[in-house]
Amino acid sequence: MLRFGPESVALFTSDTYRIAGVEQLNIYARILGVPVEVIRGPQDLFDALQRQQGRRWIFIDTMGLSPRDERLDEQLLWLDALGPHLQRFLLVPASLAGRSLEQTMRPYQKLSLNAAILSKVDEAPACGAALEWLAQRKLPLAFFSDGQKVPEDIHPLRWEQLLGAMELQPQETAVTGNQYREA
Ligand SMILES: Nc1nc2c(ncn2[C@@H]2O[C@H](COP(=O)(O)OP(=O)(O)OP(=O)(O)O)[C@@H](O)[C@H]2O)c(=O)[nH]1
Ligand SMILES: [Mg+2]
Repeated sequence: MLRFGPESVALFTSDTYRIAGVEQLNIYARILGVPVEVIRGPQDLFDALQRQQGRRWIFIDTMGLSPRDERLDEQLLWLDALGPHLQRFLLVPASLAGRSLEQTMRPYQKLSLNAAILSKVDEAPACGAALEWLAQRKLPLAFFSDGQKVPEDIHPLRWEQLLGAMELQPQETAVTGNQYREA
């Protein structure tokens, strides 16, 4: 945004389910001076892409759905249909581990994913299971968040900062540099 200006950005959301979700996004969009498009199905997506085709950066927020929700497959299908030009980021809450992690994330592995975002590191400083899951799938970490403030608590991945949020010193661990990023 700072580099390319608000006219280069548009926000899309398919999250029409959460009460006041779209209103909340509209408030952020108004502050930033960028348009919001609400996507209720493939035709909306097609129309919105036509309207915003001059924008260099289009961010699409999808609805968080339970693996048992039948709308999930539909959402994954249209995300997949957008092809290789779409970069897909998987949001992984840092506290997930074991079977919950496997079950929640399983449907998203069908997608061709570019990277992950680790959230709620402040609530779960021991996020080894989530990091191991990402490393096994060779999914790089692009960002992490450690609080509710937007945008102050969202950080591009820097290992020193992530380890700091986990209250670890870099020298206490074997992880230095960007080895997960490269994994
Ligand atoms: N403490 C803390 N809270 C967070 C963090 N990230 C998000 N939250 C809070 O968690 C709640 C849900 O966050 P959202 O960003 O709406 O989560 P979401 O992934 O979009 O959820 P779905 O759309 O339902 O999948 C909000 O109250 C956020 O403020 C974080 O890193 N730390
Ligand atoms: Mg959401």
